[in-house]
Amino acid sequence: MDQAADDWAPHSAHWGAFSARWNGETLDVTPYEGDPAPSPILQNFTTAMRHKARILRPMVRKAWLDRSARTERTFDQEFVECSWDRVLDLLASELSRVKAEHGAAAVFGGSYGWSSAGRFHHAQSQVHRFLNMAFGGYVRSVNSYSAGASAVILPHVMGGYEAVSRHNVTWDQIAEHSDVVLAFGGMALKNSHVASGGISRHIERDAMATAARRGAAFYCISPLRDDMPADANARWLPIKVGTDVALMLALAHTLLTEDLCDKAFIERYCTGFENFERYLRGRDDGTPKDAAWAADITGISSGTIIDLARRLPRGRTLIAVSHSLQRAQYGEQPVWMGAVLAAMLGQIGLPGGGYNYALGALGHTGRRINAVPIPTLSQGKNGVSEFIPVARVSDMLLNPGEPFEYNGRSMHYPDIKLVYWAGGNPFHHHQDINRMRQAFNAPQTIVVHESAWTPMAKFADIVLPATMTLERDDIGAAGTDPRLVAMRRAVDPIGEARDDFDIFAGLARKLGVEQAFTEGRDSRQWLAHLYEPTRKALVEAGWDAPDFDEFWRRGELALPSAPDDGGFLRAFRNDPAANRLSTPSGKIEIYSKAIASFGYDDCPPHPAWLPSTEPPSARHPLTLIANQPATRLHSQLDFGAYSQSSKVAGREVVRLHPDDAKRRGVANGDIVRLFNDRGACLAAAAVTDDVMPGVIQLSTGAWYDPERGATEQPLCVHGNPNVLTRDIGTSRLAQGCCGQVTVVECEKYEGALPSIRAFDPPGQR
Ligand code: PGD
Repeated sequence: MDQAADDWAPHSAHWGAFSARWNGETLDVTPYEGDPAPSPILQNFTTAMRHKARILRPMVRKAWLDRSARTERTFDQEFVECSWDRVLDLLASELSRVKAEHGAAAVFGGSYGWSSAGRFHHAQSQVHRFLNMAFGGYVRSVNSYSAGASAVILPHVMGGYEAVSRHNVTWDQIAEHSDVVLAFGGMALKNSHVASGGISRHIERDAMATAARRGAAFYCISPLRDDMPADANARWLPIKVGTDVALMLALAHTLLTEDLCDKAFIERYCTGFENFERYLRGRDDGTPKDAAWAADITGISSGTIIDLARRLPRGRTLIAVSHSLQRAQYGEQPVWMGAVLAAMLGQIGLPGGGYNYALGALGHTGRRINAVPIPTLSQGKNGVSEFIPVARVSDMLLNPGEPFEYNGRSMHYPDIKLVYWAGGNPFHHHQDINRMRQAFNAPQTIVVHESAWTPMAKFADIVLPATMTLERDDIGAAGTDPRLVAMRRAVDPIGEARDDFDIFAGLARKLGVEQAFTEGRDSRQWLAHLYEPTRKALVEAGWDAPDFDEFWRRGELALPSAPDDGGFLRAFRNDPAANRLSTPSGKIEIYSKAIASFGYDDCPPHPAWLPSTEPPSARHPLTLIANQPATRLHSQLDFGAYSQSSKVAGREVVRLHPDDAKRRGVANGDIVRLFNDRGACLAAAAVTDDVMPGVIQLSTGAWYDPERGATEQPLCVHGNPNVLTRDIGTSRLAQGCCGQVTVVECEKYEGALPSIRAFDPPGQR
């Protein structure tokens, strides 16, 4: 749509609403004026638009074109430039071949990834829609890397996911009512800076500050001190990595044995407590899960645990469990045990109390839900029934036809010949990258739409250049944000980049099914079409409801929020007979007969302490936390100005405790090598007591940069922790990802420093 060159264009990203203006070389970026605490990640856009990492035109891997010389895919491979017309011909005929020879179930289109905030040009929605409407379907993936374990366990235990995570306790309630907030895994602002679809007001910091001023006590239960903002004035309880369930059990044990537990609540709202009680008291295994038992496991003294337990029933107490805890082996357990601990305190459903899974883990939580729907692109119906839990992608590619278990089902991996990816970066998000490299060598063809030469793009056969969000018009919206943003184009597309929608429309044309995909609309018409349900709902609610052109002219639109009513858990508390949870018993399941019937020893029928099968050892004595980065979202715009400003000697920074650094002769700023049996990477050391001894922390998102010409386990010279993490499922129940934690050793790197090539385009002809 028309846009004067020197205008400030309203826009939105997953990390905030803003305005942008192209100054001819870089982008000027100003956060949305109503945002009390905008995210600095916005500054990654300034230098990104014309960066050398951008993909300029369609490229095809030379060895793929020359089918007779099928070679292993590498990160050094040579690409050949292609016109759009030719590349779409090639791709259309390859899709047709695969479908004719193997069927649509030979295409993996799970295409996991966060893409960008606009609701129409959302790459993942576009690829799913294309494969459904124009191809007949695809093998999909279920669940997410964020909430792999919790999305499966919570429906068993509390009847759903959203009611426990999103539509539950709000930040307003915390500011007003909470006396104690026990944050297992913390509530770092770097995480709540981000909300898929966009966020116009970052409210978490001020809510915590208000609560703290009122006297609320926040506890940061984490191996990292800064998992809670300074404004919360939190007490830090450093806990050994992955031992939160033991602490929760010991708190529960104290509540039980000191008669501090709300038996009436358990009786009325829960089922199966007696089975759990036997375990808690150690009736069968002879081990009471008391504070002395937990002290050894967690590193927190039994006195501290008992004092804390006694404090919990004295006021309004909220138990919060972060995403990070469940992104680990047996990740179902802390999510379940958090709910049980809260049930024992009897405050579930009260304002500012009870249990809120993932509060503060994203900017969607702790907010009021919109009272009207937001624009949503329909993805059509998938003609293929096969799916995998999302984090089993390498297993699938390496083991076609092999059995696996998931949530009570016995399934088989499909035989994938073609992988289609748009809007995600598996060489960032998946675990054990050296194993994944082998896995991604299995399919015959890999197609990627990307705006930049990510490692995933470099490893593909057909690479199609996609516009970046600021190069197109879109609508920014999230179901928890009271603002619709007209995301106006601020910059012309780079090179020959096209919108994902236009790429798919062109491909559908080549396949003779354009109408099915586009429904006869161009982008502009689609935006107006997607806006319509929101406008109609606004009219019905008696709200300001401008037509699309007027919304576009204004640049934003206020959306009404539903009342802060505590959601379904409040309704359940008020009348459990009328508002049964969607569990088999209609109650909170402290013991699950359904899970018992699966017979999984890695996910027993009540929450339990299951230690990791890969504990620290003499060879790998440090526990690595590979958490979300503070300077970018995942791996997006790692080449941007803000992300780059945080690197040292071009490497990602790894934090370790002074004692661990001293023992290894490592000083601040030294380049270190982290390694285990799966791989190795370099990073720049930051020595700090914000990290507890024995723990080392390296955020995700530095683009994988393997040393060239190396072996099966090339050194990542940039600092991607997923060369070290384990590619196993959380358990047979959820099969979630275990990327958060692994064990490593760390040493000072004495060799010549390899240069960073992560952002260089690949070899081209
Ligand atoms: P992003 O870096 O956001 O990571 O994994 P995800 O793959 O979502 O990738 C999005 C990609 O989309 C970027 O490469 C970007 O360039 C591209 N893109 C953006 N806009 C467009 C567009 O319009 N069109 C196209 N075609 N492409 C676009 C995130 C995943 O990582 C998640 S959600 C979590 S929670 C996990 N967290 C961890 C963790 O804690 N620890 C480890 N070790 N590993 C993790 N991996 C997971």
